[in-house]
Amino acid sequence: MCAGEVRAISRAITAIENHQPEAEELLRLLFPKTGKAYLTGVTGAPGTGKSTLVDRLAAHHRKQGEHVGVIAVDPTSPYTGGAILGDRIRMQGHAGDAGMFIRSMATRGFLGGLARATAEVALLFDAAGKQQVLIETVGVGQDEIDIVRLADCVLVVLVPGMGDDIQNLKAGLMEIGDIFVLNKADREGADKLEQQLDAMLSLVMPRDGWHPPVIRTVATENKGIAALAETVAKFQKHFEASGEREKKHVEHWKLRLIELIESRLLECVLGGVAGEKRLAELAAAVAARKKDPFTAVSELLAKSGLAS
Ligand SMILES: Nc1nc2c(ncn2[C@@H]2O[C@H](COP(=O)(O)OP(=O)(O)OP(=O)(O)O)[C@@H](O)[C@H]2O)c(=O)[nH]1
Ligand SMILES: [Mg+2]
Repeated sequence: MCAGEVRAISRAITAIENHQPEAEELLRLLFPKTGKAYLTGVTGAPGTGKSTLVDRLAAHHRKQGEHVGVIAVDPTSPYTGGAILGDRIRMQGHAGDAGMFIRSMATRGFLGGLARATAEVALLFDAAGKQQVLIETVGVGQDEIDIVRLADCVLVVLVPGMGDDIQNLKAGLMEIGDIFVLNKADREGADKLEQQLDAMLSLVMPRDGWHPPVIRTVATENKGIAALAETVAKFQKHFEASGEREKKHVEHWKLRLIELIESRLLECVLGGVAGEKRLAELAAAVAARKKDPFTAVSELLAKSGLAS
């Protein structure tokens, strides 16, 4: 793993995805070797060009001699049915490059385990010597937002013609963006969108002295990619220079620990795949007023020995 061996990384990711017990043991052993990778989350509405951007950013980092790990989170969202195949095709250009590892994470269907799995794969990449880890998710739901929040730097991708204005932009997305990428800047309406974005961002309080900038890109033509990478590096430096870095890392691990606790507790209380069925049955009983939710939860906790 630490030598960045592709087959070893693949097997470890599979172990994580399948909740194999050795995955946790492996992560525990590897953890002291982590903390060097920089995690960039890329999110935005479906079809805004996230995969194309990630692909170009990855190529940019490779050119600088950095090793790259990419995690493309396959959303459950029906919007993006075609995305998986598309991603594979677009990223094929890197096949055979041992300094680059791309993995699609499928939603394994059970109780918010995806954010945890994504974070764990990022740790694996870190231990395997990937200096840059890029995570793509569609910013449509809270799950996806939770995933990118694990990143050190969050890029929110917007495109012209998203509607008459950006009012329909999810407020949550606006809050998590460290850098706003105005992709498809070759399209009509780019100027107008930039003006609207600037106006909106001028109202946002700078976080720790950082004003989220807007970077124009045409991902398909590799335009603006270097500037975007530079801005990410600038953001990284900003936080390293200010005393905020430690604070941010503690915040980061607070979130991750909460997630880990949640996922462990859910697993403990509901158990593996059968748990989903049990949850559905309980929910049906509560909906039909056959049981109240408090008693239902107390019973569940008692059964798993977490409460009397
Ligand atoms: N004109 C133009 N088209 C672009 C640009 N960037 C990406 N595209 C095109 O937009 C389409 C969607 O690109 P993707 O990279 O798959 O977008 P995505 O956000 O990853 O899509 P999902 O994963 O399905 O949400 C593709 O046909 C790209 O070729 C750009 O800068 N300009
Ligand atoms: Mg995509």
